[in-house]
Amino acid sequence: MREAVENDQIIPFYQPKVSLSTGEIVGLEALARWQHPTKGILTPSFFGAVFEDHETAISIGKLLISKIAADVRQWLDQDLPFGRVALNLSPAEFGQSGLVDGMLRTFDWLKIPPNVFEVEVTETVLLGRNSSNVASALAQFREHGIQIALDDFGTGYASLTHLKQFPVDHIKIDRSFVRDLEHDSDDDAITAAVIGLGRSLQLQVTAEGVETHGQARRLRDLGCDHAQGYLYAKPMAGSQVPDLLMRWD
Ligand code: G
Ligand code: G
Ligand code: MN
Ligand code: NA
Repeated sequence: MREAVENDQIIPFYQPKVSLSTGEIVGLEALARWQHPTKGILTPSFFGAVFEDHETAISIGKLLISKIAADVRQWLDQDLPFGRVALNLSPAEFGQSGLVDGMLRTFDWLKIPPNVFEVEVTETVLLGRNSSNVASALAQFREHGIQIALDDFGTGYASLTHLKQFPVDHIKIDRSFVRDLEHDSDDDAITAAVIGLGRSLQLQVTAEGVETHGQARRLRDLGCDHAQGYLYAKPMAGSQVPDLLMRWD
């Protein structure tokens, strides 16, 4: 794993988020992958522990952000309609001082307007020891037009308190609720409740892990705004994104 970091083998992949009402791509989520020299592309299930080691999480985070910014620069140069790009940030990254300033400097260096980005955080981030740092970082992001999404919503606890306490723009329904949506009435009820909550708090709601047309139809009928999942596209390398955006309609 240290080898992955030292040899610069952690790279961003991208998965589109689609509007359930128009079918348009509204954004991309950047997801870390390990480009292994012999095993190919590995997901965080093989290296996710790196996000738990403080130092490593911070150095990988910086590398990923600069790679993502370089990709975004290219897409801007090509006038591609990529929407917003979402970055996942770990608790450790919020522990460093100057997280927001460092990111803004990277974007500024490449002349990227910060408001093309969005930040995804899990409740673990919000529950961390330095939750006042987190709150001020989120407020700073927002001042620069960077939106905040609460990831894996419903799997942690105290979610409702967090929605009041932190400035949140989007909630993402965890894919564990979406998976059996069509067959499990509890999952359907939970999903409906989360969408209702999002709508009444004027938050945009994204469903994760959408794999079937039936799930997409149900989510749309429930008023869910956006969806992400293998039904639309699997996460892909940055080099494949222009093609995806150009052939999408
Ligand atoms: O990418 P999936 O492909 O397997 O991602 C698995 C988990 O790893 C998800 O919960 C996702 O939020 C997390 N993850 C993916 N990329 C990143 C990243 O760049 N930073 C952090 N902190 N977590 C990530
Ligand atoms: O940020 P986070 O926990 O939510 O990352 C999303 C994870 O879900 C990534 O691991 C991504 O590769 C994975 N994923 C994305 N779409 C689908 C899908 O349709 N089905 C399944 N099983 N996993 C998905
Ligand atoms: Mn995410
Ligand atoms: Na998630």
